[in-house]
Amino acid sequence: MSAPRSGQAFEAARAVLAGGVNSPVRAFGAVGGTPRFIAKASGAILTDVDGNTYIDYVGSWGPMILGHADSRVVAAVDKALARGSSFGAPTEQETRLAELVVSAFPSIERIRFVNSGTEATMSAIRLARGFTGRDLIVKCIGCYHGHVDALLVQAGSGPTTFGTPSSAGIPQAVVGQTLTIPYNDLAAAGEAFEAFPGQIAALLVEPVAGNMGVVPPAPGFLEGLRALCDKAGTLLIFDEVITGFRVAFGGAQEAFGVRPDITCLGKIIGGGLPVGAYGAREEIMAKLTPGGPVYQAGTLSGNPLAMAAGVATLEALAEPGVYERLEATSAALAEALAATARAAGLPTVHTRVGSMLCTFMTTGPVTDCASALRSDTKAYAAFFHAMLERGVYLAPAQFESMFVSLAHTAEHIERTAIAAEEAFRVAASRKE
Ligand code: HOZ
Repeated sequence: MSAPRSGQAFEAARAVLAGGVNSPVRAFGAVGGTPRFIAKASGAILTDVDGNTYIDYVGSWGPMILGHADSRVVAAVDKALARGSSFGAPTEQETRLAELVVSAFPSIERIRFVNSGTEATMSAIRLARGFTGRDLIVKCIGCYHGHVDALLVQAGSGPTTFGTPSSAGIPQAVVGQTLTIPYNDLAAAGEAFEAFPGQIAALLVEPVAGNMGVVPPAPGFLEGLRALCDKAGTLLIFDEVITGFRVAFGGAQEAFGVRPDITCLGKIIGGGLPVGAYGAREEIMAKLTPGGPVYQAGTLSGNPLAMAAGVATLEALAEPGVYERLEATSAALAEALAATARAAGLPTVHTRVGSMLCTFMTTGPVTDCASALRSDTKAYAAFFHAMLERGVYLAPAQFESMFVSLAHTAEHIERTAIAAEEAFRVAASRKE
């Protein structure tokens, strides 16, 4: 599939945008080649500026669970836009979206909307520090919580892909307050608590890791973290920016039955518009300004367009049978990928939690960042390009998730399986 206009668009972008993109993974640096510039999208299909179409499994990195340009979301945003796009004052739609989230997440009694997942995690750790009066935080290696200074320590996806475990521009004093442990390693978590008694404000984790590829929590891992936090008086923060309303209506905390103290949300709750949120029980949220001493504010927080898109999306997700349908489509895709990889003789590990999937180019098992990093990223790049050629748009990096939407049909999965059969062979033959 040729893409000359995308090539020209990238050249033009590079002249004025840093690296030609507004978020690094989009530049195709991990797989090579020219990023496709998208002209439009509808349902499960992306159309690039050259008129090529692709079955999309990126879904804007998670938010587009209903598919692109869902008519309910479009109508809600249109209506909201006609009423005005930002007021910097409260609206009833903020309360409506808050009610929907609070009803889905029993651990959340009060919520605060912000503009991105990064803002949510940044604010959540400030809140945890303000609530506990402690400074240290613990994060898991390979978990990515946005580009918050204190959390860009051994982070996943972008930083993993680009081989920079942390970033330039972050003072040592800031990351010096962040302890890291391997994902799925309860013993390491226990050691961190033993080494710093009474000093750890929060342990922050993606309950399903989605930024080192998809790595499910081992049985007992989340429960074990809950118990350790309870014992130490530390707040357990779940970063459910990806998993919230995706792996279940009530997120990973519903799917795995473990309640965090603070939950960070984003992506789906904004229906494709920029949104983040963090919420907790009333006692914790009461520490936030204006009632409490922990400051956090934002001109566009609770933006009316984002609230309208979020409400329309969550109302659609609340309809009966939605998650069962998503599960069936996702399971069919996972089976097709595993079967076609096997037929091609390519060593792969396929992970899936609901509609989050990953094909690791390794013999596995994959349980944490170190084992994910054993993947053959060149084989992934070959597979990625072979799929793109065949009209399937995957994440342009190994250490990301595939996202299935409610707009994907059995026919899309069948076409993806046909493409994968050839693409895995291409990747396998590249290795020989
Ligand atoms: N944070 C995303 C990767 N895990 C990338 C977001 C984007 O490029 O849009």
